[in-house]
Amino acid sequence: MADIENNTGEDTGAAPPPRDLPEPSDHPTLDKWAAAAAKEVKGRDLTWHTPEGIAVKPLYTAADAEGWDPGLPGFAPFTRGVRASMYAGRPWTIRQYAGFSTAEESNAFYRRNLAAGQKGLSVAFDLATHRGYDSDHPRVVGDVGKAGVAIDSVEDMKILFDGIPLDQMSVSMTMNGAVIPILAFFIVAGEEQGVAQAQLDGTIQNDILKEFMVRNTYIYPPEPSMRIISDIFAYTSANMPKFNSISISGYHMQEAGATQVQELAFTIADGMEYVKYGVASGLDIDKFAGRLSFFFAIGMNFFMEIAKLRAARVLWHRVMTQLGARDERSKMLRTHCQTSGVSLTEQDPYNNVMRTTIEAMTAMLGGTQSLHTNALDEAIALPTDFSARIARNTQLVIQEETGMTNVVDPLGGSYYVEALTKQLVDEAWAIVERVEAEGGMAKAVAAGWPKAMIEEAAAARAARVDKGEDVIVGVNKYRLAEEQPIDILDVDNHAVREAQVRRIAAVKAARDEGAAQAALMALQEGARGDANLLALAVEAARARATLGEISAAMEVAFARYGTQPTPVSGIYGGAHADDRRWQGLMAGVGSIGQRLGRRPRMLVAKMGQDGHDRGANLVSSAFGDLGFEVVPGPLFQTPAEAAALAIESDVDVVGASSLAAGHKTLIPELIGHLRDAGRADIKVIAGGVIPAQDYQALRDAGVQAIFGPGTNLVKAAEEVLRLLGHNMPPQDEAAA
Ligand code: MLC
Ligand code: 5AD
Repeated sequence: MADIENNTGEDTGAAPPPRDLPEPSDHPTLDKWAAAAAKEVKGRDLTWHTPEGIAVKPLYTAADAEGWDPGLPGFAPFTRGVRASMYAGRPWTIRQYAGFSTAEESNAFYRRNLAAGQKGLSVAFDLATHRGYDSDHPRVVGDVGKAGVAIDSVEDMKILFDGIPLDQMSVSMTMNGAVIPILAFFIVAGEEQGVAQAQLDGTIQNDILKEFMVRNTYIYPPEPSMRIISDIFAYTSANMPKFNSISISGYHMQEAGATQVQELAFTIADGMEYVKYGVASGLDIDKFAGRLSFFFAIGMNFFMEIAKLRAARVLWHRVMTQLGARDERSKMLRTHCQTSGVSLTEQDPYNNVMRTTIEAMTAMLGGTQSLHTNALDEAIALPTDFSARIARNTQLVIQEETGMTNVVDPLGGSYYVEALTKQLVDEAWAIVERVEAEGGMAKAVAAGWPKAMIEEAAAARAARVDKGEDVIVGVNKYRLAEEQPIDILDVDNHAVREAQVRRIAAVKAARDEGAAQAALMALQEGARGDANLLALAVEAARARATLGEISAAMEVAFARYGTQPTPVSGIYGGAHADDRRWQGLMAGVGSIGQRLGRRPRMLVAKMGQDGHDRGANLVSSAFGDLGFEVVPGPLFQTPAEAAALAIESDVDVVGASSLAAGHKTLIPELIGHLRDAGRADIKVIAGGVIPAQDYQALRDAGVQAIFGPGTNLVKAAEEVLRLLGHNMPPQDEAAA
């Protein structure tokens, strides 16, 4: 009390204490705070339950972080960052992922971006390249140059990096399926620029486990795919000491619907598995572990994402210590981050600039090493120069205008962030332990439960959004009465393909055919035996063998892998069980069934090399819950194959899901095949990443309904029922 009196600043002798200062007995306690808060909100429970079931309280205090020591940045377990000086010493790398059309066009785009402040490159390949097909292959007619750049041979790779010195620029390449030919082309392109392998700086994604789980650009079965990864570890650790041999990716799990805890746990467990395979192949753990890198998505759950990156570093340090790493650099989790694609919307797209800004701040507050910020047109197309500029400038503004980079881990010591970090470590560790108890991630992936867990989370999220429980501004709340179209990038797929076909022919005509065939034969033999596949592919690349040829040589030994989708059931429908519109829909499906004498049937078709199956699986799952008999089509069908499956299964409707821009080619072809077979009565609807600009062309081709990003599945189902001749009463928006 004496102190408080003195603090009045006036020497007033025996003056009474000021009236607004509390008596000691008024010293706030947690109980008093709880009572005050409860009074303010009239007793409402303020606990927020996150999708992973974490109960987030409205207040955190020192008690919540008790016993948890985040340590110091640059020191184990690196909770607060992998570098002592972090961004105060060097800001994260602004590394925008990009690629489209031809190597020439992508090269020009990279050069413009580097001139405008981008710091590292990150190459997006088209889906034909991902899946090991040359651009002249008949299966990839709709895919060439669409979702990324087409690369068929080392000549394309040289053009891609023309004027970009590979001894100075760090280059990330997102490649997993055709990782052997792509890395070989990169090495040889460097060589022919005069850059030794030891000088090459960059990253190859090379993460096949998450491909089997969520991204689906695998080529070979799991066993040989894992061998390829160990071969790359062996080759790069011996020859390319500056090169990051893998980017262990959780990003695509979150895009597929995973919660943050699932993303964190499965990514760490994937990393563990790769290290174990590397060690089993005879490598010393500390020889390769320092060049393993990571990749996470950063969604809109601000503090959870910050805590996720901090928790990831703690977990990796723990795992690598357990696996016997001695060098601290082997235990240090370095990561790239990308703001979340699925968090962005087609509707009112300028909101995406704000979303991406928030996510970019999240990534930096979490301590990322490298960052891609998405463009505002993300939900419908690849970035234009305009949208890429805004995306890049988002990072430049944070780095250069805000002063945010000057303090290391500025949220360190926040009761909430530290408590959440600890909680995420514990929750994710429980999943990692389950994976380990069941024999590791390769086995878990083969058993399918991680994928099912992610799909269940995706269905639950879709239900919450469609019911308006999770708000998305401009989509299920504050929706614009009318949307203004924005300019988007449209790649002329036919022109790109023709140019690539010509270059492949020129490359083959100019090469020493005998040398090329001998190198391919050696690779095929090496795949049967145990030679290092990357070393053999480098020889083949030098001899101008193409990506398709190199992939095919290994395919002879390994075979090509395919899977059948198995949509989850009961989650979406269960969440809507009490919904009047949903009940009306189920009744509608029932009456269609009576009329047909069987349940209505729908093929959910995935055509082309687009492996993004979140949308397709959701649709299969929701329509199955409604009472449809759903035929979940396999991935990677040609339009002819999809038409044949539709006819053979005698479906009433085909839902073609397209998320990788092949729709304008593939869907009209599908309709053509149905017509040719006399089954024009089978209705075709289209869903996915389809820009409004393309709607008319699709309608002209005979598509009867189109569902773009952000479609409410209940409304979509109503439209499908109408198409099948059932009269649904029109519903007002408010009831949605
Ligand atoms: C960094 N350095 C410092 C420092 N900070 N030195 C002193 N003081 C500091 N404060 C040093 C580092 O040690 C390093 O040197 C060098 O600077 C570069 O820093 P880095 O932190 O390693 O950054 P970077 O080179 O950018 O590498 C980041 C990475 C890498 C390790 C995460 O793997 C990477 O770039 N990944 C990008 C992956 C990517 O673009 N993926 C796109 C996926 S898109 P040294 O000598 O120690 O190396 C996708 C979508 C889809 O997948 O589905 O298609
Ligand atoms: N160029 C730029 N960004 C791309 N993405 C995918 N392909 C490209 C490309 N060619 C981004 C999108 C997508 C994520 C998987 O990567 O943000 O959501």
